[in-house]
Amino acid sequence: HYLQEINVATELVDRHVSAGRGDNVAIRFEDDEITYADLQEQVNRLGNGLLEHGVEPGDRVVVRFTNRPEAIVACLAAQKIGAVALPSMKLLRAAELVHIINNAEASTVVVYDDLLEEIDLALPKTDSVENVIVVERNGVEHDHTDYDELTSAADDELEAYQTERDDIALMLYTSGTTGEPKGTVHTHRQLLATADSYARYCLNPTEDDVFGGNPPLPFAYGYGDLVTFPLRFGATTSLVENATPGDLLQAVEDHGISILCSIPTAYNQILEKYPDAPEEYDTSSLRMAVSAGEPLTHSTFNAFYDSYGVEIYDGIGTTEMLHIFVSHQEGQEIDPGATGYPVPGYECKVIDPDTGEELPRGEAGMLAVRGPTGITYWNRPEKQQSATVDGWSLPGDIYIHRDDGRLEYKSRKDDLIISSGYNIPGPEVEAVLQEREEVSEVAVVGVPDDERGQVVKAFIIVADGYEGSDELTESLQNHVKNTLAPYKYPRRVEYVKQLPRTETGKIQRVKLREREQ
Ligand code: 3SK
Repeated sequence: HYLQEINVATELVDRHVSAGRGDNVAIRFEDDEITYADLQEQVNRLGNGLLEHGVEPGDRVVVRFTNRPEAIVACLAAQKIGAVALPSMKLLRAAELVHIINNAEASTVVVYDDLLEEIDLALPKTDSVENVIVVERNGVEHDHTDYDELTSAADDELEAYQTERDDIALMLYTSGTTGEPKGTVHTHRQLLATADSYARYCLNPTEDDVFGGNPPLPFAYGYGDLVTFPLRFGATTSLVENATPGDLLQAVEDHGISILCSIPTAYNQILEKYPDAPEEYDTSSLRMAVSAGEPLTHSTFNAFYDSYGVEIYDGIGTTEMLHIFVSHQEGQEIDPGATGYPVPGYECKVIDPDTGEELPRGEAGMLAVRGPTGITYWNRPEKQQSATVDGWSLPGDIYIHRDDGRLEYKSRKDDLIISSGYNIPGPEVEAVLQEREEVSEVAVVGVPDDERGQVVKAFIIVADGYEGSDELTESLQNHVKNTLAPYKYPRRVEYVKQLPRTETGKIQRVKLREREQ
């Protein structure tokens, strides 16, 4: 339960300073340490600067950064004055930025100078933007407002705007793995609720924890793991820019990361590069790892535990739901074959997609979820209608609700392959192929076939030291036939150099399917 008047920036920063925790380290970045008192000052200065530039409560403020401290300062400053932070992925190009700025009618952009170019290309096709504030990094010439000049001239005291708990604090655009970007909105209450439900119960953080990892901050997963959760608990966030496996392990050592947050591809890359915990990095500070974005396979879970001695807590979340709503909780026995239980505060059921009726335990169907966060699109009534039913949100995943209460992932609704009348979840086949050391990355989709309607096709990147060949194909096919029901084996296999991925690392199976039409 939250007070009617609540402001997320005050809760995440000012509350700690008032409670005497101002000297605790809030952010570690490279060799810098930013305490809660420093963070409060930086937020206040930028907040005052935004007010002087006419930014008003409810205005949308685009924040375009890599994972660096100013990104957190800019989001919190916008929220503190009652505006809405709209973090944007660094790889977005001008056309996508035009769509987002126009759709959100953003009044302000705060941007790193090396990400300014696409903003400058976008601006002539937008008419809502009144301020562009640029943080200097690479000495890029521009005629916008300079962040350092603005903040050094601004007052370091700022009273938070009295936002209501259901006012919008954050907007995130998602194109998911398909379609044009859609705005999702999240309130001050919902941001805090993700910390007070998922983080509190599943990760059990204390002030001594250091959250770290490589999800980008504009990805809901990264925003929760690296902004809301650490700051909610007076803990520390460790930021790493453009993290390679070595950079991540270095940050674990340098910043003492205790809760490592990443995605399955990155865990696999760490394991591929450093199959045994390397002696050159001290990873003894780790107490748990978290994974989301794609389902985590059994083999990755086991290999990471064997090498690094910590369990990876898998979870399912979406940008629309803001964070994870199914996971195991710290202390529960993890069954790596399942995503976990509904996070405390959330209810889940598996329904028949045609009738909406709840299915008996053990049957695969559409996941429906209800709790302190839910799907709300910005100005997309038709999408809103198809994504929610009677207060339940439909994230679009096929799940089984098991007798033991755990939820077991099958596939995305669109990744279910129907071949000769059999339902084949593509990710299930991927997980089995991934068990083989010859396979570095894999994506499985259904492709059209005259006889069977669709057949299973695997796109495979082979691991270093191996080559795709007919023998390898046959051996992989046999491995699937011997592990799963034989009709699930990939009748077609193509060896590729790259898989199409979103900026958050999700495989864009839709692009592979399109190629095969
Ligand atoms: O999109 C996802 O996979 C996700 C997972 C966890 C939390 C948030 C998000 C967006």
